[in-house]
Amino acid sequence: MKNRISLKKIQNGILFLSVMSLSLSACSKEDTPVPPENKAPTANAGADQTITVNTVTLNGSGTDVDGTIKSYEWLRIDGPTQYSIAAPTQAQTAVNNLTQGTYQFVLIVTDNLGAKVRDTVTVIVNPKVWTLVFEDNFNATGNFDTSKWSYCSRNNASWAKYLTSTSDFASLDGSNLLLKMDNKTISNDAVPYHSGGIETNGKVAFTYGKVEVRAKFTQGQGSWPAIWMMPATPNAYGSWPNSGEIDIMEHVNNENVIHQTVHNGAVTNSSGVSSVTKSSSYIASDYNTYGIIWQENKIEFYLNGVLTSTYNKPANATSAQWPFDKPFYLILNQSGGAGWPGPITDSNLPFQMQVDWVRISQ
Ligand SMILES: [Ca+2]
Ligand SMILES: [Ca+2]
Repeated sequence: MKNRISLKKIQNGILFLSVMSLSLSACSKEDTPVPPENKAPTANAGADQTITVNTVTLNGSGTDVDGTIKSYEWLRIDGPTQYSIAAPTQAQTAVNNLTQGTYQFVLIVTDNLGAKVRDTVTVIVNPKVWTLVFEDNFNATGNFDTSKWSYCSRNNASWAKYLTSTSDFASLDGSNLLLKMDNKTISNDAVPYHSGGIETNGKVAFTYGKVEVRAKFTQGQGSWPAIWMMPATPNAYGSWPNSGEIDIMEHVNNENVIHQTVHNGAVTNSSGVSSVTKSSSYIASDYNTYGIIWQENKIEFYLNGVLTSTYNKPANATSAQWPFDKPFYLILNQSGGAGWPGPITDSNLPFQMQVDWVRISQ
């Protein structure tokens, strides 16, 4: 039995190992100091805010007394789902695209040893309070108010070929602005048609706001009434369409829809057609209210108070996508016979648009 180890030897071995183990752990306790416990960082999500705009800055901060801060993280924990945190891993960040409601955001601060602490902030977004800055109810007869409006001038653009600066084509009917188009002959003015339009160019221009126009118009082959906006400085970002155009309402021919369109250098092709356009059914036999809400980061289009479409300013937009940070003026016109609607069927004449009122609020 050469290979058999006696029980005695095994017992001795266990005893030896146990003693060694005890003495090793004793050595370790005496030689290595216990590291002090990591102190958690602090987080401050900033003061609660109440705003009436759709963007806010979250002023967060953090400290760590015994180390460094490894990361910040912002999350929405309550409120509407419409929002966009611009820099969710920075202590301070903008939050864009907010809507009416009460949001709660949390800031999570993590230190270099992984300790986390949280702080929350409440952001209440109230509906914007609008202040009327321009109004015309057209409740008179005769000429329009020349402190606000001028005749649109005739030029070679399709919509402007037949514009005629007389009260026969743009006047007040007691409760409306009346813009007309017909084919009557005018001596010394040898164009086949005449039409009316007025604009606030040089008199009233504004940047951002709510525009509402209540209007009614006839249909007919070749007709093209429009309510739209152009930049007060025509070539601030270059020639059309680079400086922008906002079409609050256009109608052509006998269509049962109206069109609402944004033009700029990025969305308008070489034929002048925009990819940002929306067609909506309207009440052809009656007045409708056409509107926009133009803000720093989007243009919303409305028909009878209902949102029809939104053009959002893209992230990192240049003037190609967003030339809409300059003053624009308003144009109201009854045109036709050229461009988009094509030729007029004369038996469909006269065409006319009645504008009950215009309101601009900011
Ligand atoms: Ca720490
Ligand atoms: Ca009126």
